Amino acid sequence: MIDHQQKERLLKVVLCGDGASGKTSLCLRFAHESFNADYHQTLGLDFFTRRVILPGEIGVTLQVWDVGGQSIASSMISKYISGSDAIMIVYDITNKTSFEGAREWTESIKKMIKQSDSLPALALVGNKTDLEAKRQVKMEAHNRYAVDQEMTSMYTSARTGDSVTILFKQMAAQVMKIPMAKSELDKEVVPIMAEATSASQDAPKRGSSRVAGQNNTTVCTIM
Ligand SMILES: Nc1nc2c(ncn2[C@@H]2O[C@H](COP(=O)(O)OP(=O)(O)O)[C@@H](O)[C@H]2O)c(=O)[nH]1
Ligand SMILES: [Mg+2]
Repeated sequence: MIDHQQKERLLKVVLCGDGASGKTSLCLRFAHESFNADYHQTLGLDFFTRRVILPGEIGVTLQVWDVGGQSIASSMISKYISGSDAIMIVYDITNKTSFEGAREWTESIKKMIKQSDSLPALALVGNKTDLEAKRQVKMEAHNRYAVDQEMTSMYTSARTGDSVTILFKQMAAQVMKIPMAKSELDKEVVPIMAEATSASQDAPKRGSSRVAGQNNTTVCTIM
């Protein structure tokens, strides 16, 4: 007999990448459906949790670790990523240096996880797609790197929410080895109108309203 409680899993997801690429914003968007245009550097380690439902009515709680301003060289990084089910390496598509940073993060994380028994799923996340006009990182470069490194490839905007929930769901499904149908993926995508500049801090225009997700969220900070 299948015990329904066995269907519940807690997954540890860690976000890494250069400062100001949008890690905290992605966490806030995912956990709270909110966005803050001001930049506050994350000092310690923040945790966000949210429960998602995957195909087959499988509930999964994601515990998301935002490692904040830790540099790649920090000895804490290997501790933070230890036991993770998924690691997202985030860069800002309008900042070439942050993409170079993402490559460095990927290389050093791969070295760290080499010895571990179960390898976490890795994602390369190009964030700030609402600023398409300011893009500095070519999609081909992103796609080629993701394929080379066998990473799931995703483009997001924490500002508009575009592809944020699906990023986390997709990673959860990958870890749980649950296939996500294209229709499932399409449901989550928020059609947005591309913006010409970032000058306006007003919310960008959306093509449709977003269906609210589960609000089972908590945040805590460890300094
Ligand atoms: N336009 C735009 N700005 C973003 C996006 N994500 C983050 N930001 C802004 O970029 C800055 C850095 O974001 P933050 O989440 O603090 O980056 P972190 O240092 O990687 O945690 C903040 O001013 C955010 O408001 C995005 O998708 N689009
Ligand atoms: Mg941060």
